[in-house]
Amino acid sequence: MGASLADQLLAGSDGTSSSLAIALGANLGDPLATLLAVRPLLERIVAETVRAAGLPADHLRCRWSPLFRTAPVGGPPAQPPYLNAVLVAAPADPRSPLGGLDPLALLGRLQALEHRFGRQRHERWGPRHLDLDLLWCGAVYCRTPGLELPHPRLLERGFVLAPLAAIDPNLVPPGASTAAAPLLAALLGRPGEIPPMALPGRSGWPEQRSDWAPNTDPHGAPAAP
Ligand code: A4P
Ligand code: MG
Repeated sequence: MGASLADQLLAGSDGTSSSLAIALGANLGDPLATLLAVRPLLERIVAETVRAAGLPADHLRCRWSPLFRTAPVGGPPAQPPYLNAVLVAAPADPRSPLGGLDPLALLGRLQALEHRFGRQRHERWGPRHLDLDLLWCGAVYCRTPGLELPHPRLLERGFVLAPLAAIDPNLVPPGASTAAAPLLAALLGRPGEIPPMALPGRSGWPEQRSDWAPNTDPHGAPAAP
């Protein structure tokens, strides 16, 4: 009998089977203020999720991407540009497992946070005050209407791949056969793709653009520091 995708992920050498990742996006209200405020709350939620699984949260390392200004993908025309970022959380000791997490409970807490920051759902891919997508959660594989893991569109989105590649260009996302940096380069080679722009680090969000990151801003000047 062939191995299930979950088994393949568990057996994978990409390291994502012992990590979880969350994508952040906002393009209504004050996206910068929102993401700055959400960052410590997300770290707390992730730590509590890990602790609820009986794992030592103090051994967890949170790695944040820089903030990226990105062109809207899909949805209604004339949306404002987005701010996007990604959090990857993994045990500081890579040999430690990250099993037993409850992704549905985690998603519930992410949605409560979206609601708290003014998220309203009107139309698919419409503008939003805050979007928090679970990209992957350890080796969990599921396809239900309420939760799909790994996130089914994570490999098609420059606003996800650019932050992931900034965290670790060699990280191989679940479901991919190559690393985030070449995946992003291939995506940006497609006609019409607008490169995400890494913003400079700032108080509360110190991560800097990396050398390879696109540094031309097709959407106007970077947000004020
Ligand atoms: N859901 C299922 N799986 C998940 C998951 N892994 N993480 C369900 C989060 N939610 C998940 O989500 C719709 C339903 O998906 C929820 O009820 C949840 O139970 P939503 O947040 O209401 O809607 P959405 O975000 O519009 O949908 P989706 O399908 O996650 O959209 P995408 O593909 O993530 O695209 N352009 C830029 N530049 N930046 C962006 O951040 N985001 C989108 C959303 C479109 N264009 C964008 C951006
Ligand atoms: Mg969403």
